[in-house]
Amino acid sequence: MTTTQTGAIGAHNAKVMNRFDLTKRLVGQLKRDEAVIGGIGNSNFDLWSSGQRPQNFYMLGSMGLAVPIALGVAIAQPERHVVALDGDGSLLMQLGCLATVATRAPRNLTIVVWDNGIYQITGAQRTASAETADLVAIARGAGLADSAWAADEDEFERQFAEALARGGPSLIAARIDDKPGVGVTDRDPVQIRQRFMRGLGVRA
Ligand SMILES: Cc1ncc(C[n+]2csc(CCOP(=O)(O)OP(=O)(O)O)c2C)c(N)n1
Repeated sequence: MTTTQTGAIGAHNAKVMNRFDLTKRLVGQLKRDEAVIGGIGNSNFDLWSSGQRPQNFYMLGSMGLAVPIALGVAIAQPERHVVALDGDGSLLMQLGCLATVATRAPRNLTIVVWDNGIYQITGAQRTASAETADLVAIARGAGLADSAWAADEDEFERQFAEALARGGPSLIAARIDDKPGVGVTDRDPVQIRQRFMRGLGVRA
């Protein structure tokens, strides 16, 4: 993530991209049964619509739990890479998880935060990241040195490929537009959990 380390790309000059497009690019790189935890609402709607995989977990209802769930999976299955996808509003509600991830430092965890500067799904109220908060600076301050803004789609793909190859923990932040998520996840928590457990090989 050299570009950001030189200070060239920050929260306010990264390209505004599209979450569904980036989600499809990310899923297209998954070749080793990596686990993906989709956060509440749009993060998991776009994950659902990008192609359902048994290693995807679709978090329903609670903001900010994608990263804590992903951390638990990463600790339980250190040989499997785990990806957490969450919105800026959700991550802002659960910032302490960044320090916990940094402290545990799992090699197999990548956090992707979709920053549209709004709580989109509940009416587009502005979040702190539209005002003063820089999520990459916060992540670095929490101890996640390998944190960066994606300058554009190509850099996002490169950063994610590096995160998978090199190991983590790492965080990629992408500025995104205000397009709603594509599709809607089936709201069936039992089925989501059972399919995920089978996908992770912990249930027949
Ligand atoms: C603890 C908690 N507080 C509030 C809500 C209501 N709520 C659901 S999604 C959401 C906004 C999520 O914002 P963000 O994570 O930025 O995702 P976006 O909707 O922008 O894609 C809110 C306020 C909730 N589900 N849980």
